[in-house]
Amino acid sequence: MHFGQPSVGTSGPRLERQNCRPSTIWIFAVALFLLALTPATSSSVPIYFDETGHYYDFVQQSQISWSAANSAALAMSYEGEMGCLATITSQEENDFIYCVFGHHFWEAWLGGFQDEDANPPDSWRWITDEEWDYTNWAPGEPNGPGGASQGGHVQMWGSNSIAPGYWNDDPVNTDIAAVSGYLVEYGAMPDPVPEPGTVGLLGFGMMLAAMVNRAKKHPRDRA
Ligand SMILES: [Ca+2]
Ligand SMILES: [Ca+2]
Repeated sequence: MHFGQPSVGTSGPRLERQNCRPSTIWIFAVALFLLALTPATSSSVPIYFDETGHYYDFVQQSQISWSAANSAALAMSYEGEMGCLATITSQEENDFIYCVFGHHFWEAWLGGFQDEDANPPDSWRWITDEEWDYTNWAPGEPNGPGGASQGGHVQMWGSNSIAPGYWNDDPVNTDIAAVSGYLVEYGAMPDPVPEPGTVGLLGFGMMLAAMVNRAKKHPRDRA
């Protein structure tokens, strides 16, 4: 796990923290125990959430843009599952991510975004194309850029911020001073659909393997 440190202060009213249920706190305790067993130089130790069946991690990289974080997350994998910026589709998933990782960042990118020519406010998407039917915007959000949300990208506020566990929209490369890193989810991205040509080659390969296997059998088995 790559934990970040809040690097930018701010003032203003604080919202009440998101609920960390006992089960989530227990998961967090296990995560800390695993971290204690992990050498400081080791790479990430993603944490499993049984309600989604996915692993999650936070990668510390201050002032990284959403697009750079998105590319980095898509290049990651764990337990055979492709990574992507985390997608939050339920309150339970939001609580889990916030309670396990929220203590370690000020702002962290999620996998939500708008196309630049999109028509707000019904244009938010997850990079996985999951349904956009759960949101956890902080009051007054989304509000940018320029007041009319368009071309924005979603981030979660950390536990020391003004709206712990809630979401903010932010443009890609122009307001990243408070970004601590990004949240990764393994298993949310659907498997790519094979190209028709690939399917044909796969079928031919399987047929060839079956023929070779049959030829290797003992003559008495081919009677
Ligand atoms: Ca998800
Ligand atoms: Ca905003």
